[in-house]
Amino acid sequence: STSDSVVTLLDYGAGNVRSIRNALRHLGFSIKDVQTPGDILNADRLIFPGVGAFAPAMDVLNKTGMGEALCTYIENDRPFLGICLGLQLLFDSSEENGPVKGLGVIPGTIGRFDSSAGGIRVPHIGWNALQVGNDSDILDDVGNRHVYFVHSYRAIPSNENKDWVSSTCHYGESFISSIRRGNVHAVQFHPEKSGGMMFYSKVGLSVLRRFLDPKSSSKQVIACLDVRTNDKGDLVVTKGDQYDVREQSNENEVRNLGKPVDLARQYYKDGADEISFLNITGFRDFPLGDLPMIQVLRYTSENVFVPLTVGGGIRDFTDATGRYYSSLEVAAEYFRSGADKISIGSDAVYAAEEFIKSGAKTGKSSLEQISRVYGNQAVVVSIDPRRVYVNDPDDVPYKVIRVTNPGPNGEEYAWYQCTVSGGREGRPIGAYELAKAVEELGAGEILLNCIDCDGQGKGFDTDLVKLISDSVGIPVIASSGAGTPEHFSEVFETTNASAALAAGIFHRKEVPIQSVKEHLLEKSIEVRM
Ligand code: 1PR
Repeated sequence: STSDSVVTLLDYGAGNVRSIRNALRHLGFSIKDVQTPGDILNADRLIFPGVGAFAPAMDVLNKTGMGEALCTYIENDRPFLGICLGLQLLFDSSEENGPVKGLGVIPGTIGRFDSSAGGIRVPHIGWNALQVGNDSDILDDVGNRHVYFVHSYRAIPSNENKDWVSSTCHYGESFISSIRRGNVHAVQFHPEKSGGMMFYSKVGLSVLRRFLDPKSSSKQVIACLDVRTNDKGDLVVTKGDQYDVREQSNENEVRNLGKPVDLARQYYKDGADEISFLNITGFRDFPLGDLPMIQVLRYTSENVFVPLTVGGGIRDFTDATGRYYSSLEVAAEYFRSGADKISIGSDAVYAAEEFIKSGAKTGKSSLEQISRVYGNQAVVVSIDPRRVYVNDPDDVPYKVIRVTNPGPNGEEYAWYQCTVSGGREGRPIGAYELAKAVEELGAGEILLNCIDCDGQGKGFDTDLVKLISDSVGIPVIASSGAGTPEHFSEVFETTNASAALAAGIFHRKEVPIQSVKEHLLEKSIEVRM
């Protein structure tokens, strides 16, 4: 294992730290046990699950020199997580069979819950909600949910230690449930025991995960609605096979999978983290002429409270009467109607080609303008690439990768050609080159489709998703090809995608969004429940 997946554990042998070991292994970490004070000083991240009583624990720490090493480690702001007694030992002293002197890192004395005063039972055993402060970081997913406590002694918030306190909890009185300063964290509750129930969405484990991998945040599941007007003139949600949305039988009708607003509401109720509308004929019809799409956004945003993204036809446009509309006007109308983000397809390809050719930013592309006015978090670039196999990486002037599954003629390499106009026209630029360029130009996110996989239900193109998500610093949404919940865990386990998007399986009710999320949780992939 690499040092990224090793966690150092300080277990001085006083009691049961088995569950914490199990929880860490479950999260995919291997454990290095502290043998000497040097192991503490050399740790990349250290977990100290204090067990037993205060005095014998301090005894061991003092005799072995580990107490001193701990203080140095913490003073140097090294990643530290204390649990239960591992929090209490950081304080000046404890009244437990004492007074006993503690490590003295945090001002205050650990005292016993007063059962007579609060009419409470001691020890405090059970699930309680926390009052989490702004700067809690590893508690971000805990919110006001319940975590598991078992203890008779507690630290009390005071003026002297208020800079350390990141959450408090009430049990007869207010006590300190967690502390945080920089990289140093400690919790009074048991994160390794606070995750048993699906209902609590493994809050405890999320505390451990956030400590171990501060860059992690929960993965998102996005439902995508490809919207267009059918031949009867109704706005419908459709879905293609490799971008072909017409039925093979039935007069070649546009496939109709439901009404946009109804489906968006349904997916919101089912737990979608975001809804994406793509006006898939926007490249040919002027979107502001397409008032139904604006209506869809207005109605949807009335009771769907997750981010809404809308794309299709965002570019400068001159209508039949000669009136000129800038892409900013189009975007502004979408934002006013309830969109949180807009997504740009074809126009971003042209802008990227131009930028790569000239090496200079004009500031005039729709991407640059919208990003400048609304911020880059509001601009998604939707890429529609098609896989092109090659025998030799030097065959084309684009980024070529070795593919997991060779091409039809045994080709071991491929590049991903960008297309415009809904996949109808291939352009002289690869998905890799496009992604790097649009990041430069101000895109805040990439929606990465793959025409070969679209509607096939055989899984995401993880080669492509890995290539792009490793090459840019902005979030990448994996799209095209989801057929089962396992395809979602696969793409999150093998690439750095931040979100995964699907359409067909949700529209055809083959896999509910809840099942995808439950599956991800079972695989210890953090999601919002
Ligand atoms: O070029 O700025 O007007 O934007 C047009 C937008 O419309 C682009 O975002 C482009 O991706 C989209 N689009 C255009 N034509 C089609 C089509 O299908 N004929 N749909 C189209 C793109 C692809 C995905 C789809 C996933 C998941 N849809 O968004 O939802 O592949 O599908 P799956 O889970 O069923 O496999 P512009």
